[in-house]
Amino acid sequence: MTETATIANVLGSELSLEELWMPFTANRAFKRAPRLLATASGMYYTSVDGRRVLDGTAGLWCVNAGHCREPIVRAVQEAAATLDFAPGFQMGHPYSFVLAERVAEMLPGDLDHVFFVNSGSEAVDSALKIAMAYFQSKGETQRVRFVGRLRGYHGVGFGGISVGGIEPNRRAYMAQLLPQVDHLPHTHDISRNAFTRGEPTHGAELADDLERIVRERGADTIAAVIVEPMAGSTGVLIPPKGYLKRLRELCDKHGILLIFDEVITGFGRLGTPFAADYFGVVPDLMTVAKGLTNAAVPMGAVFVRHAIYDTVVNATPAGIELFHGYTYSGHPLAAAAGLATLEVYETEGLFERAASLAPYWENALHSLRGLPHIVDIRNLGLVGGIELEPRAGAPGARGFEVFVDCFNRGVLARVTGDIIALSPPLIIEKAQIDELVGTIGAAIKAVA
Ligand code: PXG
Repeated sequence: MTETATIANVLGSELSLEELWMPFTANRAFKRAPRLLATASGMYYTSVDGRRVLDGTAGLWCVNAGHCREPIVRAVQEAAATLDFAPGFQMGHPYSFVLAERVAEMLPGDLDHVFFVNSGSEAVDSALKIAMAYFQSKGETQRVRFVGRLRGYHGVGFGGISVGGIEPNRRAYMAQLLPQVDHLPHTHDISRNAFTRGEPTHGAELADDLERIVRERGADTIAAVIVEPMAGSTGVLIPPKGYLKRLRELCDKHGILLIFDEVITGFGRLGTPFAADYFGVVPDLMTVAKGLTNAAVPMGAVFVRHAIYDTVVNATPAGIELFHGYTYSGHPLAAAAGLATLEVYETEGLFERAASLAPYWENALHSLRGLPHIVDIRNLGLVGGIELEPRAGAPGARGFEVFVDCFNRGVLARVTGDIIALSPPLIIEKAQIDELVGTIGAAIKAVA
């Protein structure tokens, strides 16, 4: 290609779909019937064939402030023209320090230190390493085990898939996963909790399974428990009332660190800055990505409690304290995007907006109850899950057909198995909620 690679120029040329190996995609099927997005603005994408598509998923749970927001675009452009890159090892630059300071001001409890990475997967692996480094610094060197949860998603690093609880993500790599990991049961139970609005009533006792793991392994061998406060990727699994508080109490009782993976729930998704604020439970470490920069430039982070940072840093007499980091940790463009994003969240009151829209969102979603094949509808903040009965002998087929039908009707939803997951940008208007839910209802009726 000789022309500059702008979208307009690229669209003018003949696209070959062959060379790109697409992530988490059925490559052969996609390339036979591609779905391509060309531009984005506010609540909408435009497809390459010029159709407007309402974004019901904030991209992939990440564009919380809406697309191509002017202050974020400007900040990234300025940073790109001012400081394209600066090394982050034994060197620094102001953008990342300022972003760490701003973000620390938002954090609950005594979470007040920030380690930057480039994705949710890197955030998770970094948090697991920080947990290990903490106990080594304290002299509790036998505390190395991790506890995850079934149906948990923590990205695709070897650490993340080891603590994660999604079978297909683990199967091919099983022979080389982290060896000392146990899993709590998941909390999803539609036999008891179907069509609950908000937090389900039944299941807090499932946290007590940690006691079983403690009995089997010994509390003093377990470094950390990692959970998504609300599991997103495996189909919007909302924690039962009291579950996270119970988990916090058990971790405290046994000296185990609690890690909240807030890659999806962070930055306003539940109508509070973090799920930790929503549930009133403060973890020891928190992982984030996605909404940190509104996805304009990839960035993730681990938030760390004061005492954990102090313990690790002060345990080393001199020199590097934590042997971990990435070339692009705190990249200037990402940090500039993060600063502008936080400013948009604050000046537009987007977290509060999400909270005030949540009741309307809840009613709109639950209005679909009674349509064919719907076995559960659940919601929290600006998140929704619609679970469909799997077609006999073809799990996932019905959900995928609804997703494709929605796209053809001008709505981007997300599907996992037979569950439709919704998480619109926090700038969504009530009329757009109606459009989104109406289109999904029409698609569910159209797909047999
Ligand atoms: N933790 C959680 C809780 C996540 O949701 C990751 C870690 C990994 O982040 P990266 O940036 O490495 O992808 C995630 C990612 C979906 C979907 O459709 C969810 C994610 C990614 C892609 C699709 O639910 N979450």
